[in-house]
Amino acid sequence: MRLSAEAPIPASVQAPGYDRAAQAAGIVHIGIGAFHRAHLAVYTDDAMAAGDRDWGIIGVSLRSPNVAAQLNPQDGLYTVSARSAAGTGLRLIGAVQRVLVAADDPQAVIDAIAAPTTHIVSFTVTEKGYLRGPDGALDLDAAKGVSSLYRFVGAGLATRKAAGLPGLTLLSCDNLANNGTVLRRLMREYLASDHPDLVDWFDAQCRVPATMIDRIVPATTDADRATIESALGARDEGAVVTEAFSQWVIEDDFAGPRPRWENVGAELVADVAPYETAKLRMLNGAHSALAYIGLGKGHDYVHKAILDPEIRPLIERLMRDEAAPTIDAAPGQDLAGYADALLDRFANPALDHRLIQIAMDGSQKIPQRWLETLAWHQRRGARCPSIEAAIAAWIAFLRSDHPVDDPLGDKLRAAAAGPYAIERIFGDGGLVASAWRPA
Ligand code: CS2
Repeated sequence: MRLSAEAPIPASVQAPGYDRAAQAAGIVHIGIGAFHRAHLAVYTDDAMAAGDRDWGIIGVSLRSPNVAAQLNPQDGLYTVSARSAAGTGLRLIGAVQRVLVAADDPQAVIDAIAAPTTHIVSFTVTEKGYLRGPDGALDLDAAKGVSSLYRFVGAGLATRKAAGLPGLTLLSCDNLANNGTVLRRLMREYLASDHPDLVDWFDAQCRVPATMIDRIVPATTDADRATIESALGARDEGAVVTEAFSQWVIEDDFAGPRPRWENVGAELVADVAPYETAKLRMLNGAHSALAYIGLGKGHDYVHKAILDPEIRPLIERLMRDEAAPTIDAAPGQDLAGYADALLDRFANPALDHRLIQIAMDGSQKIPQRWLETLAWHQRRGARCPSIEAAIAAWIAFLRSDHPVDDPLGDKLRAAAAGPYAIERIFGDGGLVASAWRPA
């Protein structure tokens, strides 16, 4: 039996604590992958269970029909398995109402963004989904393309303005440095080109807060789906597996109403930067280092690589001695404690987090994860031995037999194979250096 609103659910599985059918959709989420389903959708499900109303989510996949095929036959329902050494918590999330595939029905996406009930458009489109060109500016050709978030948001905003509706909050939930500022700038660049009449209205009516988003979400495997099926008594094609930990820090700058996410664990703050920088340089910086160094040593999983006595000290040094000093901590933010907690999270034996998943899109991740730390130390005449080892491991990865899943993959492989690889990748005008626009 397939999971659906009609399927009987065992009492051991936490069910949505509100009347799903009675909720309007207040959020359109673009890029409804596993991360969104384990993060923003869970906070929103909790907020509705705590009494907030009309925050149902309409999910959008820009291209792939996969998530729509997983969730729509299940009335948008899916399970989240939070796994730790202490056991697994299984719950059913009801916040997602349906999933649209933009490539199949673009107008439905524009209509959802333009709906009077919609107040927030959120995004998990990964680093490359922001379509920045080599100089960090918007790649306008790509932004005009069929699977560009900007086209849909631009058309939705144009419809709202024409209908006299208020603007929206655009909420980036991706691991970019200054994700709010970056998305606002790129959106304005797009509007200036394709909807110049909207730029002033966008500035006056829309808000683009920064966010720090954190939950480790490995890709769901067939074995996970089978385990969940036996616990649930129904087949869940949209299941996500994650850790118990979850964190969300949001800049409190919204254009209109929002769920009271602060009542269900999110932190609404004036300045996200110290949390976002710590997360990118410590967690994600360590993750990418674990990926390339770990794969080079024959490991497959994060929890195995972090226990390798040759790798662990290097990762500790990257977090504590290289990344942490570069962070201007917020009052009460404990970076040493953060590093301790990260080591525990990486070692979670209940999570099979594949290094190859993290190794993907290195060119898009490395600048904010490693290069900003490196530059900070270089300005002070200091070195970063761990980050240097991680860079060497990345080059070795590019030269190896591992598949390189990266928008610059072919160019990177060619540069890494030849002489002066570091120069061609990181030097002036190099493949990654040119895309790196420091904050
Ligand atoms: C990981 C992140 O795949 C990756 O690049 O570093 O997805 C990481 O698991 C999340 O940012 C944790 O919040």
